[in-house]
Amino acid sequence: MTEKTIVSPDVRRPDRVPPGQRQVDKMPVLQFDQVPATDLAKWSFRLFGLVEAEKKLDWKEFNALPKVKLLCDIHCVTSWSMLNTSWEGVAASELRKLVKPKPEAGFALVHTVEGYTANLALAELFAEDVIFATALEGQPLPPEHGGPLRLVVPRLYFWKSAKWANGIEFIHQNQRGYWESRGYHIHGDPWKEERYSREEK
Ligand SMILES: Nc1nc2c(c(=O)[nH]1)N[C@H]1C(S)=C(S)[C@@H](COP(=O)(O)O)O[C@H]1N2
Ligand SMILES: [Mo]
Repeated sequence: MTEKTIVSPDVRRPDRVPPGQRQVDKMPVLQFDQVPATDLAKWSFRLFGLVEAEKKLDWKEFNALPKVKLLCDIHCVTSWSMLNTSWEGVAASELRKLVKPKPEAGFALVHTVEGYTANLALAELFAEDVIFATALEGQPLPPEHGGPLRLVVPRLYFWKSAKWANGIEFIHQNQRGYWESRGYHIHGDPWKEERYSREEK
């Protein structure tokens, strides 16, 4: 099966390192808690909230969805950026096809196994370069980087890229996730240096 490769638009920028960032060549491991253990036999992913009918997928069903490759740069708010990371997984837009969001749904909270959440506008969650990744650099996604499944949102600071993702909740109004409730910006565009909530306009 030949998979489509998505190149995040930021990869085409002449200057790829956003203001206040420096480049690293190894991806650090960062999370607020321990790396959760996963039993794939019990794993599930849920699309719920403001949708006509909720949808739940097990690991086999999730992996039967079409896969894509993604080439992108990542930018952590703690100031490291890593260029040319390659991922593989299911496009968020592919998951979007499995449910019918209600007209009042405008945002999402991506949920994870250990309780971390990240909020996104639906248009940004379902942008063409956003995927739920099962592999990194050609290898199954390591648990410390969010395996078996993590969100990758290339155009926002890396805290939005929730590790150990297990669901998308469709919501009406924007609602702060884990870091967004603890001082980080509600949006998080690295090119606008939307780092902290005190900088929100
Ligand atoms: N579930 C979960 N996802 C998470 C986090 C977390 O604590 N829990 N931390 C976020 C933050 S702050 C960063 S910078 C990246 C780090 O990803 P990495 O460990 O793969 O570099 O994961 C993000 N996703
Ligand atoms: Mo972070």
